[in-house]
Amino acid sequence: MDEKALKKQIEAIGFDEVRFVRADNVPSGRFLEWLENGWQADMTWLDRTIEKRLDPNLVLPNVKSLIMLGVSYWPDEAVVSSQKKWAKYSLYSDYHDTLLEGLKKVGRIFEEEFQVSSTDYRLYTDAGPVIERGWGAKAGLGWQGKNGMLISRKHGNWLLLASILTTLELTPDAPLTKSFSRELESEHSMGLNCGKCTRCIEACPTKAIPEPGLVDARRCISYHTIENKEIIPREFRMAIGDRIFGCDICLDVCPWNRFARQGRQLLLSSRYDVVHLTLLELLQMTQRHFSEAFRKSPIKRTKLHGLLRNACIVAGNLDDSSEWLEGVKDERKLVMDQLVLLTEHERAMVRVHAVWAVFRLAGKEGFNLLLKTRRKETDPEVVAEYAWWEKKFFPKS
Ligand code: B12
Ligand code: SF4
Ligand code: SF4
Repeated sequence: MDEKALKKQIEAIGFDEVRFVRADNVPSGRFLEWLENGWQADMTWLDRTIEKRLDPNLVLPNVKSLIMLGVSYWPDEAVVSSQKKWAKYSLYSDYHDTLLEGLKKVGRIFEEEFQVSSTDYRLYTDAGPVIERGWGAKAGLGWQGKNGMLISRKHGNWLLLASILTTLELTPDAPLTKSFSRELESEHSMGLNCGKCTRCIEACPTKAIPEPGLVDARRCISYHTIENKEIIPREFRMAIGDRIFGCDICLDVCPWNRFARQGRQLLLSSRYDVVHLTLLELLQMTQRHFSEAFRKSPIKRTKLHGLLRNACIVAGNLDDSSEWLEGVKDERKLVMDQLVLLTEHERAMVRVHAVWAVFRLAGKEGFNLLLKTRRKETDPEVVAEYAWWEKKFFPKS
């Protein structure tokens, strides 16, 4: 099989973009600087895999090429694409599993057509020690926008990436060249086709993009609602707004999305049903309901208590314009009752956010609503949450 036929077969499996790149000159850009700044928050697994990310030979000895792959996940269905509650990638079965199925099929082609064994290649999507956006940019899949995303001319911000490291020598594809606006070109071609646009940086509600293309995860809503397993700092809770899982704000505002169309979705399995869950249903979730509702979904990453934490924050932000109130009548009272119950949840982490939400919605009345619960509370972080509200409402006492 020649390289052209290989690409065609990989596309037929369901990868919308397939590009080859030589496994040299690792496109790490400012990766090390990002880590040194502490912008990885508590994602310590990134520090633990630095050497491998910077040297693909440590991942696969004698590696010659990478095959960089993209799968478009633009939903192109008004109800799903315009909603802000859930990150769009979470409205599919977990891509780590579904893309891996496609990757395994490519592995079988390798073994049958190129007489290589399973030790001659590595298959990754997201979780591997691979700087996926750098390699993707180098292979010409797109360029890295000021929002940090690998942006494709054809699919906008909506490509999920996967990579195959292989000992096969493949003819490399060319990276994109600059089509206009030379002035903003940096050594890493950051914002190659962004021109003077800075929409994403301005739109970020938590100011999490301190420099073009670099995201400070400690301030990022995506990090806090998905990866953070602890209390979400108070300063970010209001900015989270209606967002319960992940954040697409800096992706949504990008003008390059105008060319995106619904992809073939051969390696995706939509779970658009998630958008119909009400806030009350989320706040009332039991472990059994959570496991059923998010089976095979990336949302299960938060675990039940993480989702309850996020739901409390969203509840605390409820106002008349909230997406969560669309089409649901009289839910406010029930939401408040449920929040009060959650102030007695077995996990202190959930209680902290439930207390926050009750005070956000009820103001000083919160002290009456939570009178008994507060007396019983012994966890220092929950006690501190009560104390914060006390100081806010009664600064002189
Ligand atoms: C850690 C991580 C996060 C963290 C940190 C994000 C960040 N911006 O660094 C958090 C939890 C916040 C996060 C959030 C999201 N993530 Co994430 N995440 C990752 C992960 C695992 C590592 C990223 C990383 O190393 N960051 C550190 C920075 C410094 O590295 P970098 O972003 O890759 O940028 C450097 C290099 O790529 C290089 N580079 C880039 N282009 C070029 C070009 C040339 C020529 C050269 C030489 C170098 C170069 O230089 C850059 C730094 O200077 C990757 C998967 C992976 N294995 O790479 C997914 C990944 C980046 N995430 C992804 C997604 C979808 C998201 C979210 C959209 C999810 C959501 N909706 O909530 C958000 C988007 C936030 C954003 N604006 O970036 C996709 C992005 C796909 C794409 N088209 O870009 C990835 C690739 C996963 C995947 N397999 O699809 N994520
Ligand atoms: S994902 Fe959201 S919080 Fe994170 S950088 Fe983008 S807009 Fe900001
Ligand atoms: S919104 Fe503007 S600055 Fe941000 S990535 Fe898109 S084109 Fe670039």
